[in-house]
Amino acid sequence: MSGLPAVRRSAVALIAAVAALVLLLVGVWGPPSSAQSRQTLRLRADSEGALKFNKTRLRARPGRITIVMTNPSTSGKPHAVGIEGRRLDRHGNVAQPGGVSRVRATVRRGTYEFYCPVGNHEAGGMKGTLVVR
Ligand SMILES: [Cu+2]
Repeated sequence: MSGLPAVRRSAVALIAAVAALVLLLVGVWGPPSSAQSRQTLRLRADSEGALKFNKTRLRARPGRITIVMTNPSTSGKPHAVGIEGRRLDRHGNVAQPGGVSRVRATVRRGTYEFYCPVGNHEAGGMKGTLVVR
């Protein structure tokens, strides 16, 4: 018995190799699990121009987040959104009226502050708490 002819054996080996490669690629670039996916938290500046967001509290799970803040202000005030806490301090682009500011971060369990980094807006009350758990 010589087993499978050499050509047939190499074809089987090739198919096995392709199947293994496909499984590897699906594992690497396949749909992310919910733990890995980025959470989007939405926020809105006050449309009348008051120094406040529409929320004072946001919640998220540990992981990657994007805070998306729309600025519907009819008063002409620019706004932005920032996040601070647990050795993190960063803010997104300044959004003119009608625009959107985004800030991305990776957060751990704990409490952060979100705020508007424009002018004195944070001191004026444009801030809130992000709870991660
Ligand atoms: Cu502001």
